[in-house]
Amino acid sequence: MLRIAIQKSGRLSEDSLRLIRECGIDFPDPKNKLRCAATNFPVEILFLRDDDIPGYVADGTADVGFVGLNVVKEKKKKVEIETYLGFGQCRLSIAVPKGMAYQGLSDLQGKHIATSYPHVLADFLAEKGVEASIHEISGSVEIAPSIGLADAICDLVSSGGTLMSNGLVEADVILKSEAVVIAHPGLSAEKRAVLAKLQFRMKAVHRAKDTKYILLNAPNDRLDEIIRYLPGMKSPTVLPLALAGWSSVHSVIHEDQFWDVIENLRSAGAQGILVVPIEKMIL
Ligand code: PRT
Ligand code: ZN
Repeated sequence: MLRIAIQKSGRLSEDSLRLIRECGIDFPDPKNKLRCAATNFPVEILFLRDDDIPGYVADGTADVGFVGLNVVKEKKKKVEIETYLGFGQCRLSIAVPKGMAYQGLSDLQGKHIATSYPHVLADFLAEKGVEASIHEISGSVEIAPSIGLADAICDLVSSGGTLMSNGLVEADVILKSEAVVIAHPGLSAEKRAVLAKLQFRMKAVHRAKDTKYILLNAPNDRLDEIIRYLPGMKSPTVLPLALAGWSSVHSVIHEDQFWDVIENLRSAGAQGILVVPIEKMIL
């Protein structure tokens, strides 16, 4: 049984549960539970505060954890980072009041900086040779400058809305973060094998999200050009249509190239383009 710790309630909870379910792992509704066992996979899920997850994984109470990279870096526990999960993206940044004439990190010399990430911030400042005093506070960091508690802050940012509404501007990004899978360094061979299975499934889910299945009709005299835009997994499938002179082309395309590919296909004469989501993708 592999014990996986995920955040009980917070920004990473829903995406973590969804990913586990998309990997085909069924478990009872976890509402108000602290742990639950999957019914069709050797996994038990523990629901914890995100701050506690690295510690529990380091001491082996949990084998694996889903948690923000920012928390892993701050807690400095002995865990291995296994996989980047592609959700919970944010950055840990230094922000200063809008009116401050900030030109670079040296302007923070001798200043007071409020943060919930004292270790990451201290390491960053030491590396940059800046001496500032760090005030650790556990929440509402963004109000610290306006109440006279600090000259600047270091906090998580995603849209930037919170900084803006508190009269702050982002000055330097010190860490780019997303949810990651961490593991206990001494996992048994059996647990490693279960984790490897889980990672294989997560990869298939992840790949499918980045990719779409595309079907279109192509005039035969433009097939070569159309196929050039659709490399597919090996190469596209081409089937004759009942209508003479036309073929149906099937392939996969990457989400990030989607609109460019569609525009090229249309100008190459493709018609009846259908794009459908892929649920899982095994290479
Ligand atoms: O109760 P528990 O301790 O488990 O949860 P928590 O309150 O400590 O954490 P939670 O649920 O707020 O965040 C969990 C994780 O989500 C963080 O550790 C990050 O890895 C990730 N994450 C992603 C974020 C954000 N985006 C984020 N925007 N965590 C916090 N924020 C906060 C930030 O602190 C600031 O107050 O959102 C505000 C800024 O957001 P914008 O959009 O206005 O810039
Ligand atoms: Zn927390």
